[in-house]
Amino acid sequence: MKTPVYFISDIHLKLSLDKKEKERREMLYRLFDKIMETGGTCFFVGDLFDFYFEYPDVIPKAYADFYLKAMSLRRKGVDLHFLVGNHDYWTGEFMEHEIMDMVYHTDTQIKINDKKFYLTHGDGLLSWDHGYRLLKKVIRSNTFIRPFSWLHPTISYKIARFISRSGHYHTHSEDFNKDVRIELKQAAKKHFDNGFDYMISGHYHLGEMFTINEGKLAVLGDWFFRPSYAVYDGEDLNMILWEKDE
Ligand SMILES: [Mn+2]
Repeated sequence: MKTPVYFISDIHLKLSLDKKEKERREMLYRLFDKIMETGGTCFFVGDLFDFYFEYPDVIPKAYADFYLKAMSLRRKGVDLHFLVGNHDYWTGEFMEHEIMDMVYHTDTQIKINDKKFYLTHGDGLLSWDHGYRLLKKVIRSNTFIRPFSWLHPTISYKIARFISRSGHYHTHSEDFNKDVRIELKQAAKKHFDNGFDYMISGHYHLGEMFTINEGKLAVLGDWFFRPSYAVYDGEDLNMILWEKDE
């Protein structure tokens, strides 16, 4: 994999292009411009889109500017990898062959130089998430996906907008985050014991990095409250906060 590798998650590109959303995208595209200068790989660790469900013949117009930006990144030689999240699991041929170099639908292990990475979006990882793990199985099954794809896009995206409006963007309570940190560190420790050097997770919107024994756990931040990314320069992994006017 080409270095440096930039790991970014939970951008949640929205279906409604209001002023706030446009500003958010400009902030993200400034980072893309920086990545174009360094080259390397941009690795999206899930929930790049607030909703993504691909039809065989239709693509959502709300993401048109992102597609163009992604294509120009690739033309400049930047590789794009995408490990899907709970909001954008339903990729198809267009995302997998036209936009990204590589799409992953499960947790993934990669080796760059001599370092081993364990990559996960992170949803369903917490010990108490039993209900969610069941739901995850159902909505990723063909029995769900096939009938959903028969819905007219205007209807299915209306449903998606409604679900998205009911809000995922509240910050979690400090008590919740405390429990999340404990569980993620436990998961990371297991991977480090098994020879991994780094674990990278999205989904929990923390924007924090932890050193555990010899390993590093990066829990990426979202692009609402804590725009950040982790970067592996070929030797070490670091978390960088992205300033609004950078
Ligand atoms: Mn998520």
